[in-house]
Amino acid sequence: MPQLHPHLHEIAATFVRSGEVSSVEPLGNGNINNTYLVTVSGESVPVERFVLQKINTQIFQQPELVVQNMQVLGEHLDTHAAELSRRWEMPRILPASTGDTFWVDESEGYWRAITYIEESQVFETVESVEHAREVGYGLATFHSLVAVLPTERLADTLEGFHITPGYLSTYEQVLTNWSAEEDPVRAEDIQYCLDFVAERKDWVPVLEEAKAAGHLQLRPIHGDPKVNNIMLGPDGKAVSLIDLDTVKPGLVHYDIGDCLRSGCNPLGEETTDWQQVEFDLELAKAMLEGYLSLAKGFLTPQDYDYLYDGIRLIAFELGLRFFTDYLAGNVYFKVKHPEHNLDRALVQFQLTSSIEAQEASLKAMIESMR
Ligand code: GN1
Ligand code: MG
Repeated sequence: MPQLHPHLHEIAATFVRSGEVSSVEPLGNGNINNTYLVTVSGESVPVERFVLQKINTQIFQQPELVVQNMQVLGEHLDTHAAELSRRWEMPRILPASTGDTFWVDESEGYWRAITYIEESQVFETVESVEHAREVGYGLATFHSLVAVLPTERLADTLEGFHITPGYLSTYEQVLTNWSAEEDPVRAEDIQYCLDFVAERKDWVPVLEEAKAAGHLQLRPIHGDPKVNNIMLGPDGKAVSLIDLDTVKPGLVHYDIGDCLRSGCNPLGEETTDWQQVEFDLELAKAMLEGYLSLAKGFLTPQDYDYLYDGIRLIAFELGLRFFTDYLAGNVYFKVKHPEHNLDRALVQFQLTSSIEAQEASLKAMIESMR
């Protein structure tokens, strides 16, 4: 639960042109920014809602670039909306009443307002095979839409994001300052994680090497297409991919991996029952089918060659990021207790193990979809 800012109503009001703020409620479970749903009402205006966010500027150090990318994407959607065969909405920036895209508070906090996608729902985990198919289709809708957006129009809002070897270097650096005595209660879990990473070190650069060798190409990607960022309409169809902060040039493999690692883990990434975590192949099949039903046309044969690695790598990478943050004293992801990031790392590593155990089936499935 985000910490409530004492002046939330006043901050929300700076983005309202007519009517009054009637409520401001925490929204979603973001690990980085603080997000609220604002309701506005008034005698002569219809009830309206919008999303208010305080950007975490320790992570997004140039928040103006985040907003700039959102505007580029919004304009791009306006130009290409007619090409889409289904309802699709993009969250849009709502300027403050001053005309600025931000409101900066007295302690240099950056606040922005974004449209709320009405008549849609968000889910923390995938609830059915049909849901999985729609999650895949939603990601493909986004990819096909941005595929024609020149990558140079998008700013890099978070340098190094999804560059797994970079996360490994940070981990190694953090380890040099960490001493084993610090948490004897969880010593066994910590050792498990240390070994888990050590055993996979050599494979970490797999996607970056493929990129450097020219096997894989950069395209605009979302960066964080997890299940709870893909909104479904009342008919169960995907209608939006929200949370556009990390849209930038990257590999579609990062997105496909992120989508599958979050969507094919029915226990969800916050479970404390990490030993029960499994990668669900049936959901993966539906998600990939949904994705490829639209994206098949723009994937190259080499893209398929690296799909398995992408799925395995992004689960591992997130585990590594959580574990590193635990060892560093929880400086990046929001936590509810000091071992939260360790628990989250164990979930992602267990998911990685489950993906590895099903390597042959997953590869055969991908092969059959070419
Ligand atoms: C963070 O804040 P949120 O929940 O949208 C993180 C993602 C992780 C995700 C795991 C900028 O996203 O990379 O996959 O947590 N975003 C950033 O839940 O690091
Ligand atoms: Mg995000």
